[in-house]
Order: sequence, then structure tokens, then C-alpha cells
Amino acid sequence: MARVFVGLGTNLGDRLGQLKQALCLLRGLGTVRRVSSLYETEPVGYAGQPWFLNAACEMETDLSPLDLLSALKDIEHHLGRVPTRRNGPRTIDLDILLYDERQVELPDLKIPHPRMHQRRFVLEPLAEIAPDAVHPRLGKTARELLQELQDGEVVRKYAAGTGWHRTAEEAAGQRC
Ligand code: PH2
Ligand code: MG
Ligand code: MG
Repeated sequence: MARVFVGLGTNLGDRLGQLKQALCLLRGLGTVRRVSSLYETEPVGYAGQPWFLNAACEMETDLSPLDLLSALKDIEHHLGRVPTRRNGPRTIDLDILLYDERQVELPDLKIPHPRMHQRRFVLEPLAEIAPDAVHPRLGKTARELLQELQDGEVVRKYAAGTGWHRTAEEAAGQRC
């Protein structure tokens, strides 16, 4: 059983609806242990696009890193993601941030996520649910990485998260 952190992001279409559906489908890949609040975040990498909603979750899964990647791609596809430019707008983006303390360097999969330590929209939700999670390459916790970030992009809690089920109890019986 691996302990995995997944980052969720969206800036096109029904952002909240897509995040809810993605989380519901993630619950089918293992056991979701913790889910962060929702954050509304300024786009990074390419400014001419709508703001994102971001979140992170912690899960336990038996899937290998590559099988998990492929399951995440299936969910993205199911939720209508179509290829666009790098860092461009998307209906849903599901990224493996950490997978135990493993380091993976494959052409299509890098773990830890290569840019996670530079991104407030990743570190803020991650540090909320797992401040002591360790980045194996940098040897620092999520809390430390967040503290080291210079101001960077705007990230603020998104209050209108009705129906954002953060516990398994709340999500029980939910269909997706
Ligand atoms: N994802 C990107 C590029 N830029 N900016 C924000 N605020 N949130 C994201 O999830 C995001 C981004 C590429 O995956
Ligand atoms: Mg991404
Ligand atoms: Mg991605």
C-alpha cells in the first residue's frame, strides 16, 4: 500500500463540479485519507487564462506509479480534458505530487512532481493536509517548502465549496 498525494486543478467549465467528480472517482482508486480545502489561484506559467480552483488529497493505493498515472489520465479524459498548450487552460488536471518517498524519473512520469516546490497553489493545500510530508529529493517538508516560497502567485481559500466532501463519511453513497 502506497501513500500518495494528488494535486487537483481546473480552470475551465464547471470548476467545482469537475473537482467533485474527480474526487469521487479518485475514491475508486484506493482509500482517500485526507482532502484539502478548495483554493482559488492565479494562473501560473501563462497569464491569459481564467483563475484555477486547486486542491490536494492524500490517498492509499495498491496501484503502481505508472498504473496510477494511467488511472488519473482516464479520469481526466472522462471529465472532458482535451490536450491544449503546456500550462494552458484545462477542465481537470490530476498530478501525482508524492508517492511514498519514492523518486521516479521516467519519460512520462516524474515523482516528486518536478515543479511542486515552486508552486504555492500546490504547497498551500498540501501543507494544509500534510505539513510533515517529505519531498524526498529536497529533503524538506511541505511546511518548510511553503515557508521558503517568496510571495509568488495569489492563492486564497475558496469559500463557495458547497458539496466539497472532505471526509469519507460525507462522501458515503455519493455517485459519480
Ligand atoms: N496548473 C498548471 C499551470 N498553471 N496555475 C494554477 N494557478 N493552478 C494550476 O493547477 C496550474 C497553473 C499546469 O498543470
Ligand atoms: Mg499540473
Ligand atoms: Mg498534469
